[in-house]
Amino acid sequence: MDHQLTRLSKRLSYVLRHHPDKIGIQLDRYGRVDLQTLIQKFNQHFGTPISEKIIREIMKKSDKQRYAIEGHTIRALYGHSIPVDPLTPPTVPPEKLYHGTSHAAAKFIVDEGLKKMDRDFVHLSATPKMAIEVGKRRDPLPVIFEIEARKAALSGGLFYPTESGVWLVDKVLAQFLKVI
Ligand code: HQG
Repeated sequence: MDHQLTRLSKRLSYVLRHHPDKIGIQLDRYGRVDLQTLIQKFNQHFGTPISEKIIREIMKKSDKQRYAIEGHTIRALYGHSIPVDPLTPPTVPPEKLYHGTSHAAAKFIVDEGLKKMDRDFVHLSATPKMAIEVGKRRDPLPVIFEIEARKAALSGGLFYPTESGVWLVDKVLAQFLKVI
């Protein structure tokens, strides 16, 4: 994906995950907003304009599915810091899920477990490969945790799937984590 589309995608994520107020839009409880309203307000605020065609191009060319267009609405699939309810109900997760992070964070995580920090949920990856990519944002040689997701779910954890292979959960206790 070229530089311009990446920049627009980052702005879109910023607005839909963290600061809809910045461009004067309101999200519903699931994080949805009318697509045409978003486009209009986005273009009033930012210099580089966006359109439905450009958003669909971003969605097609991205390494990850970050947004969903459903009917006349758009929402970010994950990553929120503003409180939103998951649109998909919790489901039984696969046996294992993964989380990639820095060595610095891993030191705390082995004792404290995974906490949601600044976002609404802890974000887990469906595959070790995805977790490595996530972890590389913070550390060139990230630490990868394997999570006993099924066991954690059986002991009461609610796991929310997304269409992008990211799983959302409230927390993961240290007993369900192992460095691989
Ligand atoms: C760490 C991106 C200390 C956690 C990615 C992580 C992902 C702790 C950081 C998505 C901790 C939070 C989310 C504890 C967790 N002590 N540190 N007890 N528990 N942490 O960015 O999972 O490209 O909120 O390990 O690819 O890194 O933007 O979460 O390092 O899918 O679409 O606290 O965002 O997607 O960082 O990333 P984040 P994340 P996009």
